[in-house]
Amino acid sequence: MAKPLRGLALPLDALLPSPLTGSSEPTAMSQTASRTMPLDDPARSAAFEARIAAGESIEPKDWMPERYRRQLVRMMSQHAHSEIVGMLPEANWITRAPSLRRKVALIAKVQDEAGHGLYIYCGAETLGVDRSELVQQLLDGRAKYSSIFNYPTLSWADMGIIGWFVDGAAIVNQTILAKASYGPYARAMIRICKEENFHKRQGYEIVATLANGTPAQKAMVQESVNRWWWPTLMMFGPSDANSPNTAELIRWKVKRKTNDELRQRFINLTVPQAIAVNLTLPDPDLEYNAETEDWQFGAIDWDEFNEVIRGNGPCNRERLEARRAAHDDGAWVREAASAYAAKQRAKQASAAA
Ligand code: BYC
Repeated sequence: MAKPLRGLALPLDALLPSPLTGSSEPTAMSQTASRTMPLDDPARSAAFEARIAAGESIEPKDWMPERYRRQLVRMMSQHAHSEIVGMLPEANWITRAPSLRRKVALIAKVQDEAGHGLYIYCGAETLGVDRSELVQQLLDGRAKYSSIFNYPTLSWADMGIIGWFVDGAAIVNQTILAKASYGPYARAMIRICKEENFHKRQGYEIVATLANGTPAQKAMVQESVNRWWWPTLMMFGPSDANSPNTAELIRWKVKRKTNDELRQRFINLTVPQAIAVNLTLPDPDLEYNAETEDWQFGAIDWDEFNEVIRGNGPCNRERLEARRAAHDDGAWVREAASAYAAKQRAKQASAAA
């Protein structure tokens, strides 16, 4: 049996017609699923592929292959979780921001990330999944979120580097996702990218200030660059040769560029920015290729990446514990909101009676 698709409550077998599972007999799970889910019929699939080929946007009420829907739920839920978990490393520094101006900007940025998570969870819900289920998968440790948020924030310079590198990488990735074939995801990306641009600028401003500061400040920001550079490159995912989802997502125009293409674009944009503030990127193999106009770079440590996404990064445990505590602390808010909604429904029902 295929392994469960990460982030989903059911194994993949339960979601696909039995021929795709390699068995001629429907499994118990696929029989259950077929009662509740329409199977992809060839005529509809062909019409869907034609819409994709014509560059049309797919909207929630449109017919879509079950596999397309599942891929989007996987990707969007991981993305939403990343936004929410991504609040934690920076939130740790709000109380230690060096000035009121920096504190205000950092609070606003962290709050923006919560908003990004909400837009994307809402987008995922248009695919027929329940947000509370997705959140439960995160809290249970069954869902993935971006590897980058499993690294610690050890100095104030890390606030600058996260804005410059991490939000910068997110912009490169999300500007392209703003052209994704699924309408709600693409539209969420447009607003998110606008906000990410502010985030990147506030980060780069912190970095430039420190890089032009005292020798101690310059050393602090260089040390932060050294720690974050390689994990940031890993944000773009495994190399294309080892990316099981890319080919299908490119075919369906969810992804418009591959992991390696986006990683290269990020490097090409970031190297000149590092040179401008006199900081050194920790890669002795970094070299400009005038023919391809790319900055060639050294080998990424994929063992480290795989360990982090398996849950063994420096802060995986701490991040999930923080999310679980926040979820428990927020129980009263969810209860109050449900009670209020029930009251409103009762009022409307008695007014209509
Ligand atoms: N970390 O076949 P592949 C932000 C997984 S937050 C963890 O290439 P795909 C911010 C991948 O999921 C914005 N896992 O996958 C917030 C797959 O696993 P499953 C974060 C990773 O989907 C706060 C497996 O590896 N951005 O900006 O084609 C403060 C094979 O990979 C990672 C997004 O979420 C990773 N880095 O491509 C500051 C972008 N990479 O599901 C800033 C949206 C890969 O098969 N997502 N995996 O078990 C995407 O663009 C794509 O999903 C990815 C991966 C490029 C990440």
